Amino acid sequence: MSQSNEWIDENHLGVRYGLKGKIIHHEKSKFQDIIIVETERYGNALLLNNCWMAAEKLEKHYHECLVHPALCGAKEISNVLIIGGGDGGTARECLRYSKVERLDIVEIDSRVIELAQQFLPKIGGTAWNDPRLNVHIEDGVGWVKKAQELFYDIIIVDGSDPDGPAEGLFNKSFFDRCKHILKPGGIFATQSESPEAFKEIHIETIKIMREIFAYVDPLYGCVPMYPSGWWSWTFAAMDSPRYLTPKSERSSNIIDQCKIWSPRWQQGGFNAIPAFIERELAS
Ligand code: SPD
Repeated sequence: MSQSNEWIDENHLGVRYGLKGKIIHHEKSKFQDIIIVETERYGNALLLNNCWMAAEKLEKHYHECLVHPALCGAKEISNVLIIGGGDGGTARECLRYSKVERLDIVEIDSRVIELAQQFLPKIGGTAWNDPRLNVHIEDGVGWVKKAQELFYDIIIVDGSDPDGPAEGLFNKSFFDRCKHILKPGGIFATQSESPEAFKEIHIETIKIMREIFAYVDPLYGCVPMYPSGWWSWTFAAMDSPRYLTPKSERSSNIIDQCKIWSPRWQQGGFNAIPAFIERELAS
């Protein structure tokens, strides 16, 4: 992160991704460096280890795309697990479905949740008080190791980039364990970085997931404050690519309040795989 003339920048591979604003909170938690910025355009924003995570007025570009292909596509959605997601945006989108009975959120850093509740309360909104939500301050890797087999209908990984506390959420043994705790008809979803700014991690993540799950497809969209602005989420299932086809009885209740996601947007996003990524995945 660099700071000059009220500009706060994430620096990545010689490119700056900046927002105009001022730092209103800065601390080092047990796990990472945490900064809250009051930005001119997007409201309060969160940086973890100097990387942009979420901003009050831009978070829907990310959270809707991570959640709705999974929640609209799975056979059942009673039991949902979120690994990471400490700002509450992923939980908020999941809890819009009345069929979700239990939502476990497993976040390693309690300070992320506390600071999100204090400085970015609109992102989690009413999710934090929803009786279906169970917050566990634990390591997600340990959680999936001890979770009961065939327990979750949905597993969503909403972590940061894989060079901090989220490192263990991108490897084969983690994905394999997730497969085992997923029910038949279930869907696994993860943020899978930028095909431009994090090309190698993006390709590697999809390739490893394809060694574990029977069906795996990346979805492409835009999160303007992240490196390159071009982002991806990858979905996986065992019985069919059911994340490709939203169930209309679920999507019809969700769509009116979505800013980005719709069944039509989703269809385009799955088809928008860039040619260079498609070639490299085939090699
Ligand atoms: N480089 C940014 C990656 C961020 C992915 N997770 C964001 C958390 C939002 N809930």
